[in-house]
Amino acid sequence: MQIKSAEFIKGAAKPVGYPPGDLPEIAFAGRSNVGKSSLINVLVNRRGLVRTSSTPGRTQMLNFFEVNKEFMLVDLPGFGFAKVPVSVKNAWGAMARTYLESRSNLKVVILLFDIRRVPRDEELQLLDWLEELNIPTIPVITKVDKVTKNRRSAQIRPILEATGLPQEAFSFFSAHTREGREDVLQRIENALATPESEAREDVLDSEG
Ligand SMILES: Nc1nc2c(ncn2[C@@H]2O[C@H](COP(=O)(O)OP(=O)(O)O)[C@@H](O)[C@H]2O)c(=O)[nH]1
Ligand SMILES: [Mg+2]
Repeated sequence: MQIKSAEFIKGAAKPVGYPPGDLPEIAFAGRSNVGKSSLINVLVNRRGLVRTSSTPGRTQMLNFFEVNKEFMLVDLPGFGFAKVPVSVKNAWGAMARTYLESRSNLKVVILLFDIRRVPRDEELQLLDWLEELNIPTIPVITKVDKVTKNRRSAQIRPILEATGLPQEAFSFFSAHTREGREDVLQRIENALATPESEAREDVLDSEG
């Protein structure tokens, strides 16, 4: 896929603030700091399109980016900062759940896992929702540059165990080396090309 343009459209917390749903949409979800914004920037070749940060806990919103005037990328709010009050956790859950339930132009969710971390409740909850709502999902293990290739299989075992997904289901990505960029773009392209009726049966299927 060639990226010709990428443009920030707006941020929104509620459906009334979402842009019109007339383009197919790809959403990015994951723990705060997992590398969602970095992944989006690398995919669209725009270093500063999405703000990246090593200090989690910024404004909780969905951010919409239009690519090639053909589809939208949506940066969902991150979850799982250590010390947030329960009310904020609930707000995150409601915001994510509302989006997933109501956005009929949503084609696929890219769910990120940090190669160094064991998935926790929020990731597993999200996976459950995606399955329940029949939303196709591309699981991506990111920051793979932090681990040597030799260590990779051992390092990801807890992720496979917690999610119950096979290794082949995952794409491996690094925003630093750009490893996996083509693979993720290809899977996005496939998702965009998949008719609605079939898409719902491909949930969590690997591309082999
Ligand atoms: N080593 C490494 N660091 C990364 C990678 N992706 C993101 N980071 C760093 O992780 C931090 C959080 O990234 P960000 O994209 O803002 O995460 P977000 O909160 O999920 O949007 C930043 O300091 C990034 O530079 C990666 O693939 N490899
Ligand atoms: Mg971010």
